[in-house]
Amino acid sequence: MLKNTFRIVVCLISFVLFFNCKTDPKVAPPPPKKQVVVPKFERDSAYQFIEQQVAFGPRVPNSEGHRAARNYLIEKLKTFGANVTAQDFTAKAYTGTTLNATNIIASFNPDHPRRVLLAAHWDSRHIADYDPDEARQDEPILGADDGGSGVGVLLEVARVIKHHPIDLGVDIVLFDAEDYGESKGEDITSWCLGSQHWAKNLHTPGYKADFGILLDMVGAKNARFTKEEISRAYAPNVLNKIWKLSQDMGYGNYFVNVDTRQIVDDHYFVNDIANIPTIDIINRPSETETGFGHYWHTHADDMSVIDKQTLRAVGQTLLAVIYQKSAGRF
Ligand code: AHN
Ligand code: ZN
Repeated sequence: MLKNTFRIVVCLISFVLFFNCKTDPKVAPPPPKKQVVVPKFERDSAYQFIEQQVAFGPRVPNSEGHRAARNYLIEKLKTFGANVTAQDFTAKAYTGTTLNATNIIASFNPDHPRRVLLAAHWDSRHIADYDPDEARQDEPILGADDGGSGVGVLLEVARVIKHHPIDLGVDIVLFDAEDYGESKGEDITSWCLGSQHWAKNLHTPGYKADFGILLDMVGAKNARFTKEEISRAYAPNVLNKIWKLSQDMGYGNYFVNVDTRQIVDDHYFVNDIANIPTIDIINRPSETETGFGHYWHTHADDMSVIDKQTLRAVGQTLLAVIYQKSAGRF
């Protein structure tokens, strides 16, 4: 009697298990995950792209170096297969000068619905107001790190995309007239004139990206990229995911879990006006008085401050972000 009951119970359980496993139409197998191959970031190539910019001299709006660098950047990005827009505009500087400026937008896969914005400023500062030599404080600077480094990394990203087609929309936006601001002034809108213009006059009406990454001073030796306050406020998930990814790749010496105060930079206007969640990767050393590199807004911001290991840490992280996203993994 007991034995029979046991048999029936076992049969019933087997029956239920069998049909549950084999015939439930609601249980679909998970879609196969795409293989992610992240191409190599060539730090020597990025370094050369910075050298080429600096060779034009200071890239201050209305100067000869600025004009030459503008044309070089547009041509270079075209050779990498991007759809390039030169957004010319004028803006009034705090000095009263009218600046002739150009935002340069290089789009890959312009019709792709999923997009990432990568940005840097390509102009260099009109004055060296923090230079120890007071006699040279009114001269423009080379801006190898402040301007040149972010652009150098993004040119290398563009070169890599040309050789490794990506299933993602990527917009490289080089803002002009970021660094013509008033250092001791109150008005934050004296800075970042190019990003303000772009955010109010998008190169494509209704332009959207899933998120944005701004690079500012990403080339110095032993750079320290902290979690900046505006990035934390507007794009916390993007920020934390990128820092974690970079740390997992072995770049935790650069991408540190340290919170620092807000910096008014191009990402602020992209967040506030264009409503695209955008973070700033910016060097914030712990030991300097200004909170930026010792060479910041001085004539020491030349090629000698640029370190290839730092360029690779940033560039390889960026490539991991965009190629993982193209495979649905970011
Ligand atoms: C301010 O000092 C208000 N913003 C810094 C933005 C900047 C200047 N980035 C590079 N140079
Ligand atoms: Zn600057």
